[in-house]
Amino acid sequence: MLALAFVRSPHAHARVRAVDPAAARALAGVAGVVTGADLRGLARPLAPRLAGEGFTPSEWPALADAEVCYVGQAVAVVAAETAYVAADAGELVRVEYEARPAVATVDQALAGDGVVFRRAYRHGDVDAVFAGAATVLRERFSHGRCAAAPLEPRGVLADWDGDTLTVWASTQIPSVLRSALAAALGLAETRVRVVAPDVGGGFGLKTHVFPEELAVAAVARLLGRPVKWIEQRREQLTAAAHAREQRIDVELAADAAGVVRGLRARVVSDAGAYHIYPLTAALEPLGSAAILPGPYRVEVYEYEALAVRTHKPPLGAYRGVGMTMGAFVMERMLDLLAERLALDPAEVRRRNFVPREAYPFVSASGMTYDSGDYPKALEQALALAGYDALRREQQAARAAGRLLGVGVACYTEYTGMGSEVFRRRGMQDVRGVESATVTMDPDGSVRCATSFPSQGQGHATTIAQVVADRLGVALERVRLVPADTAVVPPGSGTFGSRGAVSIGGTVAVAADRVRARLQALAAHLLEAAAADVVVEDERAHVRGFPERAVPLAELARLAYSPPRGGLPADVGPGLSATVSFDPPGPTFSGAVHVALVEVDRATGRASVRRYVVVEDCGPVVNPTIVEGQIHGAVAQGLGEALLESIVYDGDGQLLTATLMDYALPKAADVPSFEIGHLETPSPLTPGGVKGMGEGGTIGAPAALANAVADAVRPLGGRVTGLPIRAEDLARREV
Ligand code: MCN
Repeated sequence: MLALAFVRSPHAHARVRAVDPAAARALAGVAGVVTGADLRGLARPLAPRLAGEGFTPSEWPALADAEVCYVGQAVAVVAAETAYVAADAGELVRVEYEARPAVATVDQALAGDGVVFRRAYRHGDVDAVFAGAATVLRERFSHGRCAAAPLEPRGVLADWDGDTLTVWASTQIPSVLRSALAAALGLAETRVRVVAPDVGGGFGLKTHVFPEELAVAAVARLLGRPVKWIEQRREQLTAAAHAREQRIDVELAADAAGVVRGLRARVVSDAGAYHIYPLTAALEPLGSAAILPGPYRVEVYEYEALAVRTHKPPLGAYRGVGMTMGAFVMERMLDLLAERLALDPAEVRRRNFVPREAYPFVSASGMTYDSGDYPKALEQALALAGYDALRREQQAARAAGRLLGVGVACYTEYTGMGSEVFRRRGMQDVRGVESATVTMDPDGSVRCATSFPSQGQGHATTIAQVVADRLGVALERVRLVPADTAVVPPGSGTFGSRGAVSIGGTVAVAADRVRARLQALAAHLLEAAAADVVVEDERAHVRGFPERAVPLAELARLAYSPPRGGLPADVGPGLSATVSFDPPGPTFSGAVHVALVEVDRATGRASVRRYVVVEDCGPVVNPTIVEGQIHGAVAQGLGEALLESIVYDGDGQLLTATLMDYALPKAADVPSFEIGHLETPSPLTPGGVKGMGEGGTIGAPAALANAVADAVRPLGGRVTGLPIRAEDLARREV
């Protein structure tokens, strides 16, 4: 197997005049150097589709061959005996560039012809509501670029056997990657197998198909050897997808009592140089625009959602996608409204919530919220936080000259989406369905395979729990095998907090079918009716007659080695079921976050003193995992709010290519968490379960921004941008 190293552009925008691989090829241990020209006929570029008006497609090539459009775009790839030799040889590849002016900001892109996606929406008589409103607030909010930064970077290994390709990749979307590889390389899907053994964290970054994945597969074919590429952290910060960069101009109309009547928004995302595959640049602006009304009863709403092209890497999915910015903007606006009307921030929210009895509720953006109880969640969170005492503590601290702030944020989150949601957005290459196979093997142990891999959110545990419950076997007898397109029918992948809902719709149903087969087999052996057979504790017995029993392992053995005379036709051999499922959602989960922060006057550093979350994801399958998901997501949201920033200069040159510059939160930055639960089941999903894996990242930036704004209010500070930088707070520039 050969190791690969990519040769990447140092320019944000340039013409590639010539690539000279001679010196690199001459280095001992180098097996080949492949350029964009070599791949032109071998791998078609990534060109995701979006139905509807306002979409300008793009083509992201496996290797750039005429033009580079962001710092870090790959122009060549070196294959060598070791990763070290490949890296050294990469430095010997001589690329002649002709630098061009770069589009580095949203304003530059808007001034040119940079709009690659535009959609407009209007609900109700917006102008009339604004004209008659007692209060109108206008504000501009912005969010910088950030990076998902999973623990393990991307990794791809490709091997050909004749005209059959196997790829092992740390991907969240094995089935989609398989289709994309087949299409790009001109193969039947049956000739491509994708295995996602351990994803190593993804947080949305690995929800995409990248040019590197095409290039790795194509290079393996060209050189006739298996090849492997393991991304360096610097490459990830430079050349993988980024997230979030967006600006929202928003107007809010309210009556004199602080009831929000209408919203207007213009959302502009910095999409980078190409549409991300398969989601397209519509993902972030459409998500923010659609969720902006949040859990509130807004009557009229009008938005324009845009994505513009710049010379930066594409903007992709990151935990909380679209919704984080939507919640930040809406929650800041409600605090500004509270300030204007001299109301408590909690009270403004009480006056605007969708009441529990109003569900299902169609939001001003046209989404059907299926369930929730925000009035109750808020009171529960305020009680858990000791809100009144916090306000008194804040008063005392202010009197002593300290900057203490309390922030409240409420959000609703679309989770568990199926095909209909993606089709409605116009997305053509995001399937929406999931599949799973549950098999009891001849010794009575159980194997599960799903189309959606686990990227670290504990599916092996929750799946084992669900299956063990249904099949009456011990948890440790159930094994989740790595996601592998060769063993399970196609699906979509892990993203959009669809895991728990998909487990309920696929694995649980398949396990039920296997249980029905166990019951039929046992009924035959025990001479009872299948409906009277109870499957539990590794045995099947006749209800009311625990001694009329047969071990499951015996049933499993007989299912594959029938006794003499065979099994009756209505029982039949085998103990396996495969189920494909199209989630009926979205189902909406949500939470209320309360944060207490203190800002240091001298340094501007905001430290988080307390953090309270009341979370509603319907019935909780595994409480330990759900709390762990909240901890991790809030920690990420804290990093996003206070620390993390991908910075480009005016020429589109990246200034933050290492973790010394890109500041992830550390243990000392993260408080301990106080968590409460509320369960309003979904009427749509199996078991009423709703997703929650992204929630903390949606609520935390909003709650922390409100808390910091509250802390610095005595100094005249306003918080309208993320991340909130300590240096800006110290200079009073927020
Ligand atoms: N769960 C539960 N009961 C519920 C809801 C969820 O027990 N009512 C459990 C689920 O079984 C699952 C976990 O909580 O183990 C998250 O479930 P869900 O909210 O359905 O989300 P997904 O399984 O689809 O996970 C994806 C979500 C997303 S979109 C990102 S991004 C993300 C995340 O979760 N990336 C992660 N969590 C992550 N956690 C880790 N460690 N690493 C990542 O990359």
